[in-house]
Amino acid sequence: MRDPLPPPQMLRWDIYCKVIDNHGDLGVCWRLACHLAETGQHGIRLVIDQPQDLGWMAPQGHPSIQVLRWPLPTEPFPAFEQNADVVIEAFGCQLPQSTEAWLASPEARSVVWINLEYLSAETYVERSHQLPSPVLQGPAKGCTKFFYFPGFNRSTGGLLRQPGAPLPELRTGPIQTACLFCYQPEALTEWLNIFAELPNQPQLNVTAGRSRNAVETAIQNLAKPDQLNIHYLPFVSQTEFDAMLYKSDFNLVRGEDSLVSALWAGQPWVWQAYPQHDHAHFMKIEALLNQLQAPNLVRQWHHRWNGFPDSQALQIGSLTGRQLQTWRQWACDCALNLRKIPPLAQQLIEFVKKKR
Ligand code: TRH
Repeated sequence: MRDPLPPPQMLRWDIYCKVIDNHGDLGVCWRLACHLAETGQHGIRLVIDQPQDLGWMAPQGHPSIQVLRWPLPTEPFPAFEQNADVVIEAFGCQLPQSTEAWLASPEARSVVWINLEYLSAETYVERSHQLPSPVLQGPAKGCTKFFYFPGFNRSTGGLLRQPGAPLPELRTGPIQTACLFCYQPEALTEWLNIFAELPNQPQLNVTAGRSRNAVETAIQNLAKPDQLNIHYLPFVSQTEFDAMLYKSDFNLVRGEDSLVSALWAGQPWVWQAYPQHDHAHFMKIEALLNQLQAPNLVRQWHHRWNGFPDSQALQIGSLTGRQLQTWRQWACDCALNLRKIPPLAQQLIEFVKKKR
């Protein structure tokens, strides 16, 4: 049970999240809840349809975060006490009817309702960030919610960054460990072949679930599978996941949340965007590469890894010697430059205070 009246400057936050597919939405919401707590907020509730997934993502929980199960349609309203100052509807998850009805009540007049959107470097983000959106139907008809977009520059809400996150380090020498978190990239066999050719047999940490399945399939077509030093991981906590990316010398990540973790780790990374049938993800990737002024070798790797029609074969040279150092320097500079933008949790708190 949280304080009915928080101390001044403290807000009570309710974050609503549905696990649609994969774990990115939950990953972002849990991370945001933790960062709000670590930025000094303390009445934070996460309302989620699959709380069991936090069993592996956040087994330690958080003393300032209460996890509530999403109310079932058959449950009597309200399923829990509605007393937030801020309601975050993550990724258009459509709030429970009872919450919408409460938002429309006089008691909730000063509540700020935020629709937190997906991370993208595309230009629509700057145009749409913080725009009000009148609710035209349903129990909350007549209310207003605000679009809130994370992003890569000062015209956006910024990126999720843990208060006190360590600085990236510029490394030298050969790649010793790599981490693989992916969907089913076409170029996986090609990449595993390249990895197997690297001198000193670096360790490849393969994450659980789809990445492992993809590797087990791809490995059947490998020329020299015995040369791979693969370590299959179980599902690990988000804290361990982030720490692994920091330690690793080369990170292949997927989805928006692990992209951000790889960015802060500041080691060479390749991002696989969630593949969409209309190829909208190609534009997403281009926008990211342009925003971060990626060098050519990084662009080529992204095109190949994401199956762009014009893509060229991956080059082993990019993972060794001078080219590897260029990639390292760029990844490290990206992290340092992005740290100049205030983090998402801090920006959100300031935005909400202005709107109340
Ligand atoms: O799981 P994802 O592929 O999620 C994606 C994106 O959110 C995308 O926007 C969405 O459209 C698509 O799903 C359907 O990748 P993402 O975003 O990197 O989230 C994974 C989360 O899981 C991240 O918080 C890290 C966490 N994780 C762990 O904590 N431990 C693990 O062992 C693994 C493999 C992941």
